[in-house]
Amino acid sequence: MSGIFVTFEGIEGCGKSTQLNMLANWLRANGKDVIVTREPGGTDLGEKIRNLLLEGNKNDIFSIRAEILLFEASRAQHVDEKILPAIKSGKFVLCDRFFDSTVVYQGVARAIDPHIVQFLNEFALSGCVPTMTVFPNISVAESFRRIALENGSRDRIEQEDESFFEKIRDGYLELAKGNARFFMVDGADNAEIIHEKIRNEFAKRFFKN
Ligand code: T5A
Repeated sequence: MSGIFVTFEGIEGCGKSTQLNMLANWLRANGKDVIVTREPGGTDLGEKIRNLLLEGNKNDIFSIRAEILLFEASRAQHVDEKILPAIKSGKFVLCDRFFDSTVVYQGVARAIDPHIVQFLNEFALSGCVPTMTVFPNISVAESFRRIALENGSRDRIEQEDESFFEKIRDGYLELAKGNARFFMVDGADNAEIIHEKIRNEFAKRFFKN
């Protein structure tokens, strides 16, 4: 028996975590065995790497090569220790960010050669590609508005400026274009409306009969 692997992608504050948890609750209410996880992180080692990646200041000296390798190290551990075993045992795995984040944040925004990004992703993924990717799309202005409302301290990447997040948003739109794995929704809608759209699409793709 093989499970289903769904990832959630988009710019900061687009509602990934909100929608992931709503979908997980709906699936559990329908008797499904669901694992909720995230990147960077998801394992003990991955969470330690997450802290290294997100703490600090955007002006700290942080090599972009070290940065991408840390994201990929977290991913390799995550795939081997958690995601693949869960899929193989028939579970539904919902993951907040995955390899598309590296394509867009490190590839597009940090301008690392796309061939290198692809090579490193393939090495970390070991063939573990999501079945569906949910992408709530919001404007950068809305992203900044939501982050400001949260009123907490910004992590190292959230401290980047507007032009960085415009590149991220454009990168996601480009990735999603003509890619059947992606399901893009208007993230500016009410959370319940977005959830209903995701639920309907999920049912169409995976619960046909
Ligand atoms: N990263 C990650 C890389 O650079 N490379 C990589 O390979 C990977 C894997 C991770 C950072 O690491 C980078 C990307 C990131 O910068 P993170 O914590 O996973 O950081 O990511 P964030 O996107 O920063 O997480 P957020 O929690 O900020 O955003 P979410 O999950 O998209 O949004 P959510 O659901 O928490 O909602 C944010 C706020 O908006 C409200 C919520 O109540 C909340 O206050 N909200 C809505 N408001 C109005 N309408 C709606 N429909 C709403 N939905 C949610």
